[in-house]
This record gives sequence, C-alpha cells and structure tokens, in this order.
Amino acid sequence: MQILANFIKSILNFLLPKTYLPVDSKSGLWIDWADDTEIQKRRNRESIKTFKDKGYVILSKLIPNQLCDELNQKFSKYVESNHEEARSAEDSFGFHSRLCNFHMFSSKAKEIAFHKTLVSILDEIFSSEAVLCSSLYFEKGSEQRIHRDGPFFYTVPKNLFVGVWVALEDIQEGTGELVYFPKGHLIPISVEKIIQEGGGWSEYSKAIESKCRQLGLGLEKNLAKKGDVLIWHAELPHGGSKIDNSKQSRKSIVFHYKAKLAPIHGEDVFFSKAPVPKFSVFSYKSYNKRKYIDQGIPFFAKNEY
Ligand SMILES: O=C(O)CCC(=O)C(=O)O
Ligand SMILES: [Fe+2]
Repeated sequence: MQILANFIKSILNFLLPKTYLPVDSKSGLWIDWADDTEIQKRRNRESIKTFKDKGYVILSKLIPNQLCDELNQKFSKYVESNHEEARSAEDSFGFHSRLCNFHMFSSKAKEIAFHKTLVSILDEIFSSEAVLCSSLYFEKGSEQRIHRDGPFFYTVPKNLFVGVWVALEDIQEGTGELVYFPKGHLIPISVEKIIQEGGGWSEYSKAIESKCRQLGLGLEKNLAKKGDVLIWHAELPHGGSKIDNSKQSRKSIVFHYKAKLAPIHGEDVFFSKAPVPKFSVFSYKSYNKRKYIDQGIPFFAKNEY
C-alpha cells in the first residue's frame, strides 16, 4: 500500500509542475495566526498560549525519572554492542557525539516520544496528528551555534514542524546547556535575500543571531531537571552553549515532528532557487497507532555542523 502510494507520489512529482513557493511565504501553523479566543477553546490552552507567545513551552517533570534512566541504560548497552562504530564517536572523557534516530532501535525512546500528554499538546499545536520524523540522543552538549531548525525540516507550507527536547538527567551549569532567544521566533529574516546573495546555512544562522542581539532579546539557558520537556517552534533561534566542564555529561534526547500531511524537505530545497516538489516520499511505521518515519538504523554523527 505504502509502496504504491510512494510510487504514485514519485510519478506525480515528476509530472506535475513544481510549486514555486518562496521560503519567506506565510506560516502554515494555525497558532501563528490565531487570536486568544481561538486558543482558549483548546484543551491545552495554557501550553499553546505560551508556545505562541514565547516560541517554546516547558513541561516540567513530564517524563518519569525511571524512563529517563532506562533510556540512558539502553544507550550504554547500545554503545557496548556497537563498540566499533561508537569508538569513533567517543571523546577523551568517554562521551559520544550525537546518536541519530535511536528511537528506531529503542522502544523506550518511542515511549518518551509518544508520551500521552506530549502528543496531545503536539496534535493541538498542529491541529492534526504529529508524526515523528527523527531523533538525536546527546550524551554531552551539542555546542551548536544559534540557529533555526527550518532549513532541515522545511515543511510546505512552512512551520508545520516542532522540536521536542527532553532532559534525561538534571542538567549542570557549564555542560553546554540548551540556549534560546525567547520570542525570537517572531523575528522576520529574509531567506530570499540570503539566497539571492549566494548565502546558505551559515549566513542564515549568523543573520538570526545578530538580529536577536540587535533587538536586545535575552539568551535563556535551560537548566532543566530530569524529565523536563521543552517544545520549540520551527522558528525559535536555539543552540548549545560552550562546554566548560567536559567531564560532566548532558544527557538529552531531541525529537522532531511534522504535521501529518505536510510534505517535508531538507536544507538543499530550503536554500535552493529551484521550485519545490509537491510531495516528500517516505516510508512510515507505527507505534501504539502513532506514525513515525522509517529512518532505518541509528548512526553516530558529529555534534557540530
Ligand atoms: O541540544 C542541543 O544542544 C541543540 C539541539 C538542536 O539544535 C536540535 O536538535 O535541533
Ligand atoms: Fe536545532
């Protein structure tokens, strides 16, 4: 069934004229346009309101400590049984760089990703089913520069994406905490202009950070407790701060979701001058009746990019 659907989508992508939708076109997320009375009608109104106003919402202690510990133990076991691959990702303190798509291996990760309260909020944010696209398990801070996730998860229309960050231990100061500019999702940056000038990811990220600083937005640090969850808007500028204490871990997992029917593309399409294909083609799996993209097997990748 899925093979047939993908075959048809690929044919249609080939035959149909591609959409010329400029990257700077309007947000497709209803929340970005909704007024207060609309938001008040929703079950998770408080979370949704905070998400709309600040660009993120924190759900304190949502994930049980035991489940966080079990996932960390699963990661250690995964490292043991994949020692050759893991060794190349290990630093001199014994910590590994990011493991991509650990949820494809671990049902504990899926249990967290599809936590009942979490998905009920995500479904309301999208006003449709939230579909899990990918995940990143971090044993230490990412030290990633301030960025928006938009280019990596380019939905059409845009912003039908959220990131969900889960603390898997109490986060210590100096370990490369997650940082973000509250309200930074509201700042317009012309991607079109950057593309016209031949720029890409690096120019876009620089422009975002300097605009936030220029407007005097404060950078906030997420000194989360084990089990805390933070949901960020597709346009929230965020990153990982510098690691001062390399001996201390910063265990966390990030999940990326899209609205069910939204086609999703990558950086190549986001920064390209070419029109966008109508459909994105993926295989899906399900867990407790929730859909997720089949990402194959987990793999280690560099933390910085
Ligand atoms: O956890 C971090 O330090 C940042 C992760 C991040 O930016 C992402 O997953 O999109
Ligand atoms: Fe990110």
